[in-house]
Amino acid sequence: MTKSAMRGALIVLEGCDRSGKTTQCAKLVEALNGMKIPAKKISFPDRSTPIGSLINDYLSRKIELPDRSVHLLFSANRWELEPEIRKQIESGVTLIVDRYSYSGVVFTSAKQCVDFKWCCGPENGLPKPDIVMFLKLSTGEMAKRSGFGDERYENIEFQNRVDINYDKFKNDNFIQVDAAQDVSILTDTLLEQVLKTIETVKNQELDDLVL
Ligand code: Z5A
Repeated sequence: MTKSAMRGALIVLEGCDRSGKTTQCAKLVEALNGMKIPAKKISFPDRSTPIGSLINDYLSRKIELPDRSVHLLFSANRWELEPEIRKQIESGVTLIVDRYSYSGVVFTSAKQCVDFKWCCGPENGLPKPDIVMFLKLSTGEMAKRSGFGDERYENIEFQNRVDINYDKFKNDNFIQVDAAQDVSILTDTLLEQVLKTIETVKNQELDDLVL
């Protein structure tokens, strides 16, 4: 790869409900753009697409769907953005992603009626994140933050199972950060990791995800 063909990094923020992912994704993009580093934010679910609209109706309890069916919708929602993700990364843009395949697997399998391994299947072959930053927040702290409890899945017992499921993914490119810290301190910690990752992967191929 020549210098002009350097790629962007695929950075994912994961975590339980209200851990501050949306806040931090926005702050990271702002910080990177301020440093003249091209960066954009993507969120999953992307509720703006037809599939995302169905997901939104499911999460807000307007419709009911079988568990495997809704799992595949969440995955399809990622696959519909897959070409765009690859295009942006190849053109040198760093993507800061609010939830990804890991959310798909840990949430559906927390329902306890769908096998963890089955949940992983539809995610395989998507672009593999260069780093996953897991924002760790206790369920006590989570419940104190505004809006908790409005949507499906937003109860302490379910979120505890989600938290335990995330442990199954903690490996080399999965780092845990204390989400109870002050917003700006957290941004500084995450930004350091993001800048390191951008530098490390700029001349490497983007891998495919295998869960
Ligand atoms: N889901 C799934 O089942 N399968 C999938 O494949 C995917 C998702 C991708 C909706 O996700 C649901 O979909 C989600 C998982 C499931 N269900 N749950 N739970 P979503 O990402 O669209 O929506 P969300 O999960 O409800 O967002 P969030 O996690 O609740 O919020 P957040 O992005 O982590 O936090 P935030 O919006 O940045 O902040 C929340 C509040 O805390 C807000 O008032 C902030 O001002 C405050 N905040 C943020 N940071 C701090 C700090 N550091 N200190 C104090 N207060 C803070």
